[in-house]
Amino acid sequence: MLLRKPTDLTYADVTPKSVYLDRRKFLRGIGIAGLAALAGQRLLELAIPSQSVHAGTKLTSIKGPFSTDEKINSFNDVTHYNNFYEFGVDKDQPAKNSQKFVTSPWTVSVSGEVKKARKFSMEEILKLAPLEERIYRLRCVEGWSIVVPWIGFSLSTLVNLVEPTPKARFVAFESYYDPGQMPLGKYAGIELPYVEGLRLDEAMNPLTLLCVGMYGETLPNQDGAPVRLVVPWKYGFKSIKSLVKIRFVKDQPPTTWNLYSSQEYGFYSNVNPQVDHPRWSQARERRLPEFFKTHKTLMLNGYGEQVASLYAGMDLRKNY
Ligand SMILES: Nc1nc2c(c(=O)[nH]1)N[C@H]1C(S)=C(S)[C@@H](COP(=O)(O)O)O[C@H]1N2
Ligand SMILES: [Mo]
Repeated sequence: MLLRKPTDLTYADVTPKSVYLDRRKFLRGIGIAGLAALAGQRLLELAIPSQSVHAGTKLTSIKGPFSTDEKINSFNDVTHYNNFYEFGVDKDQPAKNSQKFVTSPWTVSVSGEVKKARKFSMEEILKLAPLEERIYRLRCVEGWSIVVPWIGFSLSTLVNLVEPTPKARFVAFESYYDPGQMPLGKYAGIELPYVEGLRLDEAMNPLTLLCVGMYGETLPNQDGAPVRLVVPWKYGFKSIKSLVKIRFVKDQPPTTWNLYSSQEYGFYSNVNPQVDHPRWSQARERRLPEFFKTHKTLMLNGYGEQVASLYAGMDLRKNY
């Protein structure tokens, strides 16, 4: 293809396969006049119909940093044992009830204490950086853990584009909520929309993943399609799903589980085997699909080398 300069070739590697094929179809379809009219423009932007990025679209990624060499869970385990209260509070409900969830078109708005507030379409997010596969552990506060080949890139890539002002000290995140599509949300027992937060330096740590896929594909709906966070050194509830709003703020923002029960769930919620939940020990965990807690829980879920410095001098019993 004449119009594909060598520098464009890498896009094939970071573009969902069906999107890439659509682009080729598009290029074949528009003819010479069309090609001339497009000279100098970004073909990819014009060629991606928003409907093409749906759950299960193939993603090609490069190998990212920080991967564990532990055994990866099966796709089936990770997609049939979920917490996604908008679609029901039982672990098997999100898989059943989220299948018709409409995730395209999708935009993430970024606002607050930033120089360049803006919205990102899902197609724009997919092109912000080469997609990386990172095999992270994720541990739920309830005591189960999973090892997943997530796909995405560091959240810091997006943050740098909007240029936080010196007043920004925290980042507030909000999930999509539509009672029409999520009729069980009103029985979830938590306030919705789901909200979460990080300190700015936590959000900027390269380990914090803006996640768009797993197991070589875009995210299944029950795992937070089309875009979520994965913050692997914190309990799973910090890894907010189906993200629509990011707001940079001066003060520590409210978080869903802290609003529900502040004695049990703190703002930090770093994985910590030495600080028990008021109702159960956090010393051990069970790796899905196992029943028994055969794994020792590691401080900061084993990611201390990357993130322990963020908490230097802080009392992690007080800041649970
Ligand atoms: N919007 C939203 N995000 C959410 C939740 C939720 O109920 N709603 N549950 C959280 C909890 S408690 C966990 S353990 C993880 C689970 O992610 P997984 O289902 O992909 O394993 O998602 C987190 N993100
Ligand atoms: Mo969780």
